[in-house]
Amino acid sequence: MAGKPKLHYSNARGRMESIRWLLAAAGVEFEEQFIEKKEDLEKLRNDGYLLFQQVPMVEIDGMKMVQTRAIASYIAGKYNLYGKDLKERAWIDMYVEGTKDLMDMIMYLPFQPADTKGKNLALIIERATTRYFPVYEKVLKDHGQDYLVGNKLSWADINLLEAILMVEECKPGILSAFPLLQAFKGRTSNIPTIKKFLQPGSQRKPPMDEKTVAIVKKTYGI
Ligand SMILES: N[C@@H](CCC(=O)N[C@@H](CS)C(=O)NCC(=O)O)C(=O)O
Repeated sequence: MAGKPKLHYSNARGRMESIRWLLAAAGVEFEEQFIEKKEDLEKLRNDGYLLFQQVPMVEIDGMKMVQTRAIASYIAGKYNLYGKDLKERAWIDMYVEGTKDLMDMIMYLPFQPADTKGKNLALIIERATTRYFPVYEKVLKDHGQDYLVGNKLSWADINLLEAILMVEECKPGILSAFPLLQAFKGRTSNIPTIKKFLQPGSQRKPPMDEKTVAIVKKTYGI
């Protein structure tokens, strides 16, 4: 039997967090090797493990996979979270890219200068409430099903729940105008594998604090 996937990244959300979410939701146990300083990253590079000299890198099924999107779609496909045909997959891709655009805005926030943070936070809230959340609310309303695509849990749902929780950290109560998203959040948070991941002590990472931002900046030369 193949061993557990091994995730190489900082002890922080960043680009790896959606991969952690996917694995956890799929019920797959994984190991983490944290990159704590520049030298740890250099070692992976010198060992020839990083195709483009970057992380996230995930050791899985005998591969050393890089590129976040490639890693996530491999995991989604492998664990039956990527639709039943090409069209379902296309919808999952569109929904995932939407939530990713929103989550990226939040991911970059701690790295921005203090004087622009407030403006960008306001933009995140505006985009969530006027561009992204209405789309997912409408999808759920139009087909009346529990999940976004194919009446079955997919990568799109897992990403959407992750995005909802991230946006709520920016503005608690933001879902009040989105009743179907509230219900979706309640349902998906109660899926046993996800419920477990949401418990304290899981491999889910907290929002970045100043200390982690400083470590990440130093490690990746930001
Ligand atoms: N397109 C890549 C981008 C990866 C990336 O920018 N990784 C950062 C850490 S989050 C990194 O390794 N930076 C060091 C570098 O680019 O030299 C992906 O999505 O995986």
